[in-house]
Amino acid sequence: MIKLTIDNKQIEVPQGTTIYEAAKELGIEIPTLCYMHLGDMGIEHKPGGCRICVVEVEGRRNLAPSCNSKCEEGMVIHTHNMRVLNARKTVMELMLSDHPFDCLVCAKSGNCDLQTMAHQFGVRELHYKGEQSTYKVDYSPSIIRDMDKCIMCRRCETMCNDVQTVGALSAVNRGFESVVAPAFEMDLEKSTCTYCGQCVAVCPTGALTEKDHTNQLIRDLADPKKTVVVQTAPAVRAALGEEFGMEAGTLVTGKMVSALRRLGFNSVFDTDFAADLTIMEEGTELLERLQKHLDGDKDVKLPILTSCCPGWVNFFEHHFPDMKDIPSTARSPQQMFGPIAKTYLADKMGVKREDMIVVSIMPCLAKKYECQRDEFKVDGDPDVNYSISTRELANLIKQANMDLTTLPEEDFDNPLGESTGAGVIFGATGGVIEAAARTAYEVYTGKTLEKVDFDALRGMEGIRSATVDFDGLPINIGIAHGLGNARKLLEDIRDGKSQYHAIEIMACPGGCIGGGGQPLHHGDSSILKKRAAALYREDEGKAIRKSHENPYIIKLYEEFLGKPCSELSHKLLHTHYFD
Ligand code: HC0
Ligand code: SF4
Repeated sequence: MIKLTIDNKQIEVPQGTTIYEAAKELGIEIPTLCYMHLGDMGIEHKPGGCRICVVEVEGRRNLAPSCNSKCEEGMVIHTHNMRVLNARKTVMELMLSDHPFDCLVCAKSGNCDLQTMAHQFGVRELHYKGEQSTYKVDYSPSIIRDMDKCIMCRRCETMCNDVQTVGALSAVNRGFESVVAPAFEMDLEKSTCTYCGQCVAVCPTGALTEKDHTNQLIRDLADPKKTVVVQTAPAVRAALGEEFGMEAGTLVTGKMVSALRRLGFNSVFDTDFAADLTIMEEGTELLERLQKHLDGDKDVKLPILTSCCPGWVNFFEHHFPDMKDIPSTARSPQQMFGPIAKTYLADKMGVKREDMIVVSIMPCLAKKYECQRDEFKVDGDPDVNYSISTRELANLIKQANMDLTTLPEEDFDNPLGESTGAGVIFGATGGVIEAAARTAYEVYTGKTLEKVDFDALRGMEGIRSATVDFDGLPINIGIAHGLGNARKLLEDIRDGKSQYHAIEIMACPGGCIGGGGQPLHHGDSSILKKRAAALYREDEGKAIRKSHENPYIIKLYEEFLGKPCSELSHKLLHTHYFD
């Protein structure tokens, strides 16, 4: 152990502890723009590049970056004395000398660490005038890259390369010209980017932001000729409250519904309903493949992989195109909701397809891209017109002068608003496969599942596995969240080493609750755990907890689809993948 003094307080820390960590233990927050610690993922990003976290170590001539300087025996450190404050302010002014002054219209305004710190450091005028970077803004279907606003903290690079193993972003060029970009500075859309949005979630400035669809939504809601219906993803209800100062893990389902109704949506529906529908289709496909496999059919491939996460779909299309026949052909719940709304529902409402706008509220940025994929359009009209993120919804609610905390609790509309507990847990890692197991067990065995909670499938470990007993038939299930973890399971399949029958994969750490469109969690895994716990609480409180028992799903099959994996189901609810 090492003894040292920070801001007149004594502390003892293990060898290897950084000054930043030791100060944190004492409750001293040292400002930083590049350091990032992602608890459970074991990722620590401490490039010491921004120089904002400098501290004075007595007896040393130069100030030290606290995030990558190790504690030494007897050190006496000052984290906020005048010399340090002066240095931080100078560094900030230098950064701002090469930063656009469009804070008023920047997507990150009010939520930008650079802006917050400039204010905190009392920067009122800039003493340095220099050349300004001028990069072309890169607009992709999900993410906007404005590299004039990049401060080279390189957090995005760590997320993309180390956590997600996608490798779409890296630092290119040198000195003033250096920038984080896809290879050859190509546009994101042409790169291997999956649109998972994890880089956006950690960007401290407006360099990486989501493509904002709020204005489009306001225009559509203001148009009396349009029937605008909305679906809300499972994970949104567990995080939206955070944007209104509520504790992480506060469930705001009913308040969210009333906010959406007050915004002017004609009907407020639930993606959870479509999640139940996904279980009917994907579960049936799983059982069919399993049965053929048990019957010795060599053409049938196992494991079956879930296919509801569009970041994950992009990942395997880019990185594992040779395995595109393994994922389920079932569309994601978002994309099952769209065609059901624009056929079955539109018919019931007496609305023409061209007059109906389907909007989704998603914790995810890849969902924006998913909406505009050609295979999810009919004559150019998207099944889901566009999606907005949890953050965009929070802003819109604030713009409309509503305080979510004081809104009453209201129920979703029907027929596409009723869901079971199985649909709710889709938003947490392991939830999709647990929901599938609840239904597949009962369909396969013909018996009632006594205990619907599959505790072995829950948790935050990056890769998990469990064997579920289907009345004597052991079903091996794998779960991965975060694309780096997914890669490991996929490589095992490719090498013929996988023993799983079914695998659930979600691109974002934690599953959708940790999506790139959620309120920023700054890598604090305790926030993700609270959001997951909220979804399991909602599941527990539901009267019906198995997808196949949802009365509106039963009715949808009776009145419209026939049976799971029917010809009509295949046409509307399944898809194919690309090389
Ligand atoms: Fe998800 Fe989904 S669970 S991907 O994470 O399957 O985004 O919340 O909406 O579609 O239901 C996201 C969340 C969804 C879909 C569902 C799935
Ligand atoms: Fe990488 Fe995901 Fe960002 Fe794309 S969205 S650049 S895959 S971290």
